[in-house]
Amino acid sequence: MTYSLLIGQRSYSSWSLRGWLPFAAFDIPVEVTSTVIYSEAFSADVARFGGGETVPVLRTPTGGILTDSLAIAWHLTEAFPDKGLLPSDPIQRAEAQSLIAEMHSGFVALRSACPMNLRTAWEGGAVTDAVRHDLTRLEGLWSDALAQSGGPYLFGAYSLADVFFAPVAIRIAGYGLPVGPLAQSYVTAQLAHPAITLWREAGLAEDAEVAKYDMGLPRRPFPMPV
Ligand SMILES: N[C@@H](CCC(=O)N[C@@H](CS)C(=O)NCC(=O)O)C(=O)O
Repeated sequence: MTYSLLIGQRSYSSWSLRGWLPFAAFDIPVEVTSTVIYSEAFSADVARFGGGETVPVLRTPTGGILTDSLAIAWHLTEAFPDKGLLPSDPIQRAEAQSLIAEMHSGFVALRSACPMNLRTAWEGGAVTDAVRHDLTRLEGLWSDALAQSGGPYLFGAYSLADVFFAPVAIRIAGYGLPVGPLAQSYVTAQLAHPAITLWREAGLAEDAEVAKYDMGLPRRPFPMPV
């Protein structure tokens, strides 16, 4: 028996990305099943898988069901204590856990104004005061962690903190949101992670564009690092 994960469309489902990235980045075997968020089949697919109302959903090898990306993260840190999903230093570990929790519950303005989209990037979106506030908070958190660790990831080596901020990095790149050079270099490091390339390519192959995510703005190619 192995892990079994239900996800939504890779180009658009940011929480699915957070559920899947730990498996890819830390080399944990998982079988992935896809459903289509906002489709007629979605609720039945999620229920059949054993989930609640959203993706991701994870079935563990021993029959446990985890219905939230944060629950998946905590489960994996317990199940794989030697894989380095969180920093081992207790102070850094507490910081990483706080960052993950804040990402999971916060940054609502940024998340709602700029839906994740790995198929295209947009020009000229308005940056509201609420989005600017979220960006300032993000830059503060990232700068503190990167200054202490020296990068390239928040705690030096890639960790679950980076997993949780990956969709935000994708949004900053895709909407050209205004951030300083340190945050920009962290965004580039995030996009350069091989798991992000894998996820994006699988997303481009799996579906046509979903009209709901058309921002009605001028488009440019999504800026993946070369
Ligand atoms: N707190 C949940 C959020 C999950 C979530 O909102 N997933 C979205 C897809 S990105 C979803 O399933 N939306 C479908 C719906 O709300 O009907 C988590 O961390 O997993």
